[in-house]
Amino acid sequence: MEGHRSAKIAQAPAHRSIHEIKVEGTTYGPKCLKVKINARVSIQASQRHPLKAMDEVNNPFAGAVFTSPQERTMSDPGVFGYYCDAHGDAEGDGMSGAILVE
Ligand SMILES: [Cu+2]
Repeated sequence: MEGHRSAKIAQAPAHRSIHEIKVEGTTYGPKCLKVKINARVSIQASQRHPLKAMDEVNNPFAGAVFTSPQERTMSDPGVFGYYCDAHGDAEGDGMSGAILVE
């Protein structure tokens, strides 16, 4: 029964599927994404659409301005915003979006 016990304690296996946020013109699609904790999320980014995270604590996309697609595990609950450094801003105007993790 050892296997059963450890299976109960273990985190649910990471889903292979990745939630993709794509650039569509000068918007993100979807603009608002809701995922479960530990979901994998990728956000499209490029030289034309550099990705920057809003400064919430634990925002997994924080740390730099990214010019290539970024994939992260959403390991903390909360709302995590991001925007395009060329077409949006940290206030959420223009090209921006949010990920709700619960
Ligand atoms: Cu952009």
